[in-house]
Amino acid sequence: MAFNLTRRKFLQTASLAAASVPLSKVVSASTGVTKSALDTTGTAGDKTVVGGICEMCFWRCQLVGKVRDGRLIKLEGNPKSIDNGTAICARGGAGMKLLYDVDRLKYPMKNVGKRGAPKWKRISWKEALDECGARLKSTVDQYGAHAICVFPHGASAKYPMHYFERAVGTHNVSESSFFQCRGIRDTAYIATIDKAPGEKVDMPNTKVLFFVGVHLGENVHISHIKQYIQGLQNGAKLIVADPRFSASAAKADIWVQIKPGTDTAYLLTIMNYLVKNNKYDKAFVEDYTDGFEEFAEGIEEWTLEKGAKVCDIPAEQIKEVADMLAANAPNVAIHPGRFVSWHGNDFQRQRALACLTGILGAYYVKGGWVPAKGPKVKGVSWAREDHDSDYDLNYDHQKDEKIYPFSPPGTPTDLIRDCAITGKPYPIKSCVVWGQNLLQTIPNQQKTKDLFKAMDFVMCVDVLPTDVTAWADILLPELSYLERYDYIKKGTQWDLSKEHQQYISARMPLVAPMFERKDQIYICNEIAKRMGHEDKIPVKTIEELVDKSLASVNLSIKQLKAEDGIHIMPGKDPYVMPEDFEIRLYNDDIEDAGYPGVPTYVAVPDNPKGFARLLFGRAPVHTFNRSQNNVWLHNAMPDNPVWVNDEVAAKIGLTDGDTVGFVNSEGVKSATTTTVKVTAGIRKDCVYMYHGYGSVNPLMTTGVDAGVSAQSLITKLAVDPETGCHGMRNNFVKLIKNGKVLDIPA
Ligand SMILES: Nc1nc2c(c(=O)[nH]1)N[C@H]1C(S)=C(S)[C@@H](COP(=O)(O)OP(=O)(O)OC[C@H]3O[C@@H](n4cnc5c(=O)[nH]c(N)nc54)[C@H](O)[C@@H]3O)O[C@H]1N2
Ligand SMILES: Nc1nc2c(c(=O)[nH]1)N[C@H]1C(S)=C(S)[C@@H](COP(=O)(O)OP(=O)(O)OC[C@H]3O[C@@H](n4cnc5c(=O)[nH]c(N)nc54)[C@H](O)[C@@H]3O)O[C@H]1N2
Ligand code: SF4
Ligand SMILES: [Mo]
Repeated sequence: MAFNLTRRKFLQTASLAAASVPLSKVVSASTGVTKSALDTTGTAGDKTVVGGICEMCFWRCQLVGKVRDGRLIKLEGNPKSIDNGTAICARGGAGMKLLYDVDRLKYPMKNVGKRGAPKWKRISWKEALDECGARLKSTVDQYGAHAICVFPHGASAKYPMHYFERAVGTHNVSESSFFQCRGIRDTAYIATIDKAPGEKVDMPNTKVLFFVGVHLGENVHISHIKQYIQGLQNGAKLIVADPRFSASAAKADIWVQIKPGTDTAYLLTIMNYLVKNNKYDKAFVEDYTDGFEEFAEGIEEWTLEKGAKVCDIPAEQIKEVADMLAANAPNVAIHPGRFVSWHGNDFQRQRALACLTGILGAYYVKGGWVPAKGPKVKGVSWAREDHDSDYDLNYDHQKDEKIYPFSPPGTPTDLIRDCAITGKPYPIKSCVVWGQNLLQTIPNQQKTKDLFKAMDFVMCVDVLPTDVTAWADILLPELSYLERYDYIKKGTQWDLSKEHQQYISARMPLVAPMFERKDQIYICNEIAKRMGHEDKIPVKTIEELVDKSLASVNLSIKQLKAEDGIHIMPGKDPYVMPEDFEIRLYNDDIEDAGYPGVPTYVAVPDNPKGFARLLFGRAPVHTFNRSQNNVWLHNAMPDNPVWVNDEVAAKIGLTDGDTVGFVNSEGVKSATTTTVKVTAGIRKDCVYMYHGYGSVNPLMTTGVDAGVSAQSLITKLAVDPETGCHGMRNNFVKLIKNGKVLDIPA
């Protein structure tokens, strides 16, 4: 009962706080000191602590924490936020279960067993750092800086990533958010409009939302979801191309049940129809695009009939979609997507999305693509030293050209993995893993294990004993995002049509650090000292880093705290097109590099006989694998049922709730089983499951063996030729029931 009472009081406090925040009054236009608008004392001795920034996923919503006796008892959205506002998602709310997870890493540990089958011995920080420093330095001394490979992800990995890249000097850095996620999107748009697109579509103010393989609602990023819902509430039409009846498809006016891998053909067909029928924005094309003639000629084979056949959808429906877009242009939001490493033909699809936005004139207009930006804040990091470019694995020295010319920053993961395993063209001997769970993230787990086996030394910095940590020699416990300071988070108000505002915030701890966990600056600097880079260290503490960045906009941690963790200032009109803006419908640089300069469809291999294509996506209450040990989230979604088409299920004798395992077309079997979800909401040629399940590390006492790891069945890489990023939807599976392998009917 006490809990309920307190809970009500919290809600009262929150709503009172929210009600007492007339934002425009609290917000100072200048950077002068402003008083806190939140009730920071709370009731019954509870305190509202400001400055939290979520990292249950990478959207980084702004939080406040309700703290009692130094213990966090609830997380809420920061009422002052003009981004997520008071809203947070299930994962955000469950962050406190990560904070207090009994399985969390608490002390530095040394593996006195084998890599992959560790025996952990608690050691002191001094011992741990001495060993990391000495082993990494010895790799550099013996083989060169490039013999260290680094796999970073997340806010806390930024500073160490820059250390290894800029001060130590290795090219062999591979961020999962680029090579397994959105890198292709960014470089394809840069090749088309000179800008990475983010997800900056003005959804609240659009007339038509067009999602190609985007499933908002299961993919949850709070302010983005708010924009999406606002758009629908304002009457926007929604078109969703997805082989599966996703949460977005369920809200759609038109659901395009497209054959996986054929999306580029689909987009080309739409564009050719618009061009041939004069339904594109001629004036805009004339003013702002380059290469229209080559473009129109290059896509002219894509008649409605051909598109319909290739994509396995009705021609009439393609026309209906194209007409809906044309009738509402330019106020149409063609979503650039986020996870785009699909089938190995993805750069061209992302170019097609950018071109479609262009011929509809939907850049910098209400409801189109509008790149609203937060204020400029100067970052602080390691200075970039001159390094030898001879060791860039993404460079063919004989041909004197890049292997993957449109690769995102860093080195394509598989080039590093191959080099590490074979020792060619040079040895890679040490591996630094910082916030990336390589085994659940990169296709082909066996190759990743082989990489680890080939190392002299592996160190890993994490918060939980996830699968990758079992491969470390030294495992270092980092403070979680609720216990540490971190980089700046900035942006604009979530609905661009409202009063133009910008904000600056920085992550601040909501509770004091526990056990022996340390932050990234401490860990990285201590290693840097031991590697001989003490003189290059840019900041001594994370507070110093944050304060230095804030100083560039006349702010400080102290001031930000006084402003409830968020500084709000007037923004600019985002609907203004820059003078030199240009859309390259045809890009001769791409052609010169040996790839099609006009967006082009490259067919993907069809299903082998008897197999279904394995599709996957986000679980709404989990973030990849990183939340699998979270008790609340685990209880909400303990496993990942596999979606099987109802007609297929009837033919092969599967019913809802059956227990099944998997075998893929390369003979790899799933280690665990899951249940069947029989549904008409998936095409007959695919099955679908949520990504991130099937942890194998027994130290994850909640998450271990929950559901099936889709990643374990993704053994083939579909390497995107322009970027070197890894497509993962080119793997095929059969289901196994009661030991019997079931063929999927054609
Ligand atoms: N099969 C398949 N593979 C995929 C995807 C997919 O859908 N299917 N999605 C792709 C996408 S979109 C992405 S972005 C990537 C993400 O792939 P990853 O970068 O590997 O995923 P994360 O969950 O961010 O990170 C994992 C590790 O960071 C640890 N961690 C969490 N918080 C902290 C922290 O504060 N500090 C430190 N040091 N570590 C922390 C977690 O415990 C975990 O071990 O995966 C990609 N790979
Ligand atoms: N809850 C939650 N939300 C998240 C995350 C999370 O882990 N959990 N992660 C965040 C991150 S880092 C990312 S990158 C985004 C990713 O979010 P999205 O970019 O939306 O990507 P996926 O979740 O992989 O979405 C996959 C959808 O594409 C469909 N699909 C599969 N193959 C094809 C195809 O060939 N063509 C088409 N048209 N559709 C296809 C699937 O059926 C599924 O509905 O989500 C973000 N939001
Ligand atoms: S979307 Fe959810 S998990 Fe992601 S940052 Fe926001 S509250 Fe946290
Ligand atoms: Mo991602």
